[in-house]
Amino acid sequence: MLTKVSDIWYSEYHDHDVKFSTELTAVLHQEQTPFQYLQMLRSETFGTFMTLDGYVQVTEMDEFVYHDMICHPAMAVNPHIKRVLIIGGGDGGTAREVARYAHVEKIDMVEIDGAVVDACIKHMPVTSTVLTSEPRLNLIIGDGLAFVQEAPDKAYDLILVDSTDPFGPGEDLFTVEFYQNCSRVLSDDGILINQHEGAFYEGDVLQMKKAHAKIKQVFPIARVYGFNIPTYASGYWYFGFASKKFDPIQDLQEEAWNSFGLDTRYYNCDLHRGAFALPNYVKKILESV
Ligand code: AG3
Repeated sequence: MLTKVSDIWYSEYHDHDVKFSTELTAVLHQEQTPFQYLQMLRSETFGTFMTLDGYVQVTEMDEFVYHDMICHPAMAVNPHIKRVLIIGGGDGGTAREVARYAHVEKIDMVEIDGAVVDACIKHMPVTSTVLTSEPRLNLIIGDGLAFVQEAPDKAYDLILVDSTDPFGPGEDLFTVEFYQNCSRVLSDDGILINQHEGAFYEGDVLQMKKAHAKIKQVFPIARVYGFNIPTYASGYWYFGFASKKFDPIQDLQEEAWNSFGLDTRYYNCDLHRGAFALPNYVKKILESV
């Protein structure tokens, strides 16, 4: 007896012979923007999700992991962060987490692709509501590299690079020139967090090495921390933590962070310490650069 009338799947290569797939319940939007191929799709397990150039960026099911981890570790190391710059992050999830801190005074966000913002406002309110409702947020549709080139010295306490992978529009955000400008526009207390790729499949490892090698040239402290995210290759992904003076473990301000009273679904200060404890094979990857 026939129970299914359609069988339409989203598939993504995680390696040359490995695929991640989910059955679609809806294709909400597809568009070649001036920068990349954008899809808004839906599946029962992952809810609404966005892909760019064939890679899942954000899903309703696991976006909380990514957005907790891009934001809260830095806020717990320096609980006095007031001026935040987000590069990329067009879905709004990163801005949403930053906006939870009442003491943050301004959030500048520079997203290169206005079509991503529009599609997320239309189809993914869970991340994007902040983009139309947060008075401290200044959303600029423009080039992140050019923005940091022109920004004044020491203008920010935190830069969050919520980018795609280092090809297409994300490529410029993985360059020494970009990191040097980030260092210049950060205060002496400043922290840079960047999307740092995966450590399992060969292609991801290569990108992780490249990013780490460059950040290490620019920042005296350059660490990497991981998180479990089911929809990225191998289910585990990394952010970089770079700063001029803060060590992410020794300088963790657990009491101060807990006093903010945020109800987070992934992040807590025990997990913070664990996330920076890397498996030996990942340590070796990072030491090899
Ligand atoms: N930013 C991109 C994360 C990397 C995706 N790469 C991949 N799946 N190979 C996510 C945006 C969330 N605000």
